[in-house]
Formats: sequence, C-alpha cells, structure tokens
Amino acid sequence: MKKALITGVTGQDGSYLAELLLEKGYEVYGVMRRKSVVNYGNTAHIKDDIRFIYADMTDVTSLIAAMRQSEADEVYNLAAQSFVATSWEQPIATTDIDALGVTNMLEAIRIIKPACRFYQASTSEMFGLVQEMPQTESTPFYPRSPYGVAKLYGHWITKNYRESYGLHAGSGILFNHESERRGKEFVTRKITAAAAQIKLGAQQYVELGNLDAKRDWGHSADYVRAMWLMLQQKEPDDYVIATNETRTIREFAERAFACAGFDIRWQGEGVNETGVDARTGHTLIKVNTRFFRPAEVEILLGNPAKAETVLGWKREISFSELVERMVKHDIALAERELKAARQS
Ligand code: NAP
Ligand code: G4F
Repeated sequence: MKKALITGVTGQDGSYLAELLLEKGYEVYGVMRRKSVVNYGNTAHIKDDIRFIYADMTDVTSLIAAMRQSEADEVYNLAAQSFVATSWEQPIATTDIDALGVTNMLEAIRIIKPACRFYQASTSEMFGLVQEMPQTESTPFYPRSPYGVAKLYGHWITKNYRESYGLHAGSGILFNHESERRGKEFVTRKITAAAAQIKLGAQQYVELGNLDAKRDWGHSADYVRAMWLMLQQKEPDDYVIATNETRTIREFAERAFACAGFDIRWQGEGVNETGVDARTGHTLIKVNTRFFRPAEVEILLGNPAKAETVLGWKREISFSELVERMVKHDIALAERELKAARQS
C-alpha cells in the first residue's frame, strides 16, 4: 500500500485529492493546522479515513516529524495562503507559507526520505502580466502579486532541488480551478453563492470588482488527477494544467445567474456598470472598487498540450457543467440554511 502525505488537505484541492488517493488504495496522511475549534474543512466527510498530522508549513521541525510519521512515498504540497487579494494585506505571512514553506517541505523530504516523490502546487498567477498567448511551460513569468512572487520562488526551489539533489520533484502550473468546495471569497463561488441567496430572497445584490478580467476555469476534481499522474511518471517534470478557454468575470456571472433563473443585462460603464435582471428590472450586480487589486492579472489562458500528450490527462468537466454544479450546490445549501434558520 502506497503512502501519501497531503499538505493543505482541508482545502478544496486537498479534499478532492484525498478522495482520489483513498479510492486508489493509498494510506493518506494529511497535514492540518492547529485551530482553536477543531475543523476538518472540506474533509469532514472522509475525516475517519485520513491520518491527520498537526504541522505548519512555516515550522520545518513539524514537517520533518510529519515525514517521519508518515514515511510517505508521495508528498503533495498543496498548503498555501491561496487568496491573491490577501497577499497584499499579509505579504510576509504569504511569503513564509507559500515560498519558504516549500523549502521547509523539501528539506524535510531530503533529510527523512529523499526517494519520496514531490508535487508542488504552482500557479498560472506566476504568468501575471502575460508575455505570450496562450501560456505554456516555456512562457516567461511576470508575477503581479506578493502571492505570485512567493509561488514563483516555490516553483524555482522545486526545480532547483530536482537538479541539485536528484529529487523526483515537479510542479503543476495549474490555471484557476473551482468547485462546490471553493472558498466563498474567490470570485466564482462568491457569484454562485450570491445567485443562490438572491434566488431565495435572502440577499438583494452582489458587489464585484474588475468584471473585465479573464480566467481559464476548470473543475478541481479534474485537476487533482493531473497531480497524481505527474507523480506516476518515471521522470519528474513541470506541466501546465488548463482548459485552453478563457472567459470574463462578466461571462461567468451571466452563466451563473442564468442557472439560478435570472437573465442578466448590463447597463452603464466602468465603476457604474450594473447587472440588471431583464425580467424584473432588479439590479443584481454592482461594481465596488473595494474589490479592485493594486495590480491585476488581466488575462490567463493555458495550453495543456504537454500534459495531454505525456500524462494522457484530459479534463472531463466542461465550463457550463462547472457553473451548473456550483449553482445547484449553492441553491441546495442556501435552502438547507434557510430551513435551519426558520426552525431555530
Ligand atoms: P485552499 O482551498 O485555500 O486550501 C489551502 C490549504 O492550505 C488549506 O488546507 C489550509 O489550511 C492550508 N494552509 C494554509 N496555510 C498553511 C500553513 N501555514 N500550514 C499548513 N497548512 C496551511 O486552496 P486550493 O484552492 O485547494 O489550492 C491548493 C493549492 O494549489 C494552493 O497551494 C494554491 O495556491 C494552489 N493553486 C490553486 C489554484 C486554484 O485555482 N484553486 C490554482 C493554482 C494553484 P486551513 O484549512 O487551516 O486554512
Ligand atoms: O477568484 P479570484 O480571487 O482568483 P485569482 O486571483 O485568479 O486566484 C486564484 O487562481 C490562481 C490561479 O491563477 C491561484 F493560484 C490562486 O490561489 C487562486 O485560486 O479572482 C479572479 C479574478 C481577478 O481578476 C479578480 O480581480 O476575478 C476578479 N474579481 C472581480 N470581482 C474578483 C471580484 N475577485 C474576487 N475574489 N472577488 C470579487 O469580488
């Protein structure tokens, strides 16, 4: 039985990856941070199948202990301060976790079990101010946030440990991927949760930032398969995982609100733009500059040709299915919450 250690197991990707590895018969260990109230996050439904280890990416001794306890054959380093906007508010913590945390994990592997295979969660945010379209493994990087800069360090240190020590270490350069388990501060889930609340009359409208930004969106369940495939290859390497389709935030909102039964029409321009329901005339979307970023990544579009050819990876969940799944999930969740509130 293979043993895997997942950092960030309680997050979106960590939970889908844990499910995948459990299905494949792995013994799954998960790094979890100590909290004042015990919270298994997205792994609550499989918590009895995961062996949790309390550790923190900023504490190398805890990661050495996690390696010693798990004797992992594969480490998936998914832990991060992953919200780009917060990286301007907490640049030092973001750097400690997302940059130095990677070196801490690599050192723990090098000291305890150098034969262990290592996956690093790199990101399309490293392309930032994009230098070519679409982006591939050879596109030059130009990060635009403290998060992107920290992740670029993590990317290069992984490559460096591969070349310096011969570790089986590689990075997945993953473009945005969402799901029913996405954090509610990210724009897709913010929109699908709002569409559900508005449908049930619990909210009037939602405020968003830059509606013109474009993202290449896939589903997390598809993307964790690529992580696993990467560690099954004889040689370690880096791969872009993306859909090769890009859409604006505006388009995502139109599709999500349509799934909830609304028909969005846009009125006004710039900060005065609003999304109005064609049937009722109600304003459902407003722009608030509070959600604008000091430096924006205007467009991301990834070419996953290398992953498709070498790994045999292919995404299975389309954009429209992704949006539909998220909206359906959030409507059901909102209905349960409303029912519980009425009963209490
Ligand atoms: P997520 O839902 O925000 O999960 C992040 C995880 O990291 C959580 O389990 C969190 O634990 C943990 N964590 C944060 N700080 C930690 C620390 N100091 N020590 C230990 N654990 C810590 O993120 P995700 O969307 O699943 O993304 C997974 C990884 O892929 C991240 O590295 C992210 O940067 C990267 N990535 C994501 C995307 C995307 O579109 N989703 C794209 C490219 C790359 P708590 O539960 O305690 O907060
Ligand atoms: O959903 P977002 O916050 O995701 P972002 O910044 O693209 O980062 C995500 O994807 C990265 C991969 O490219 C990951 F590495 C990272 O960990 C994370 O998972 O914002 C997407 C876009 C941005 O351009 C933002 O300015 O949506 C725009 N946006 C417009 N209104 C908004 C909002 N973003 C948020 N979060 N909230 C808004 O109201």
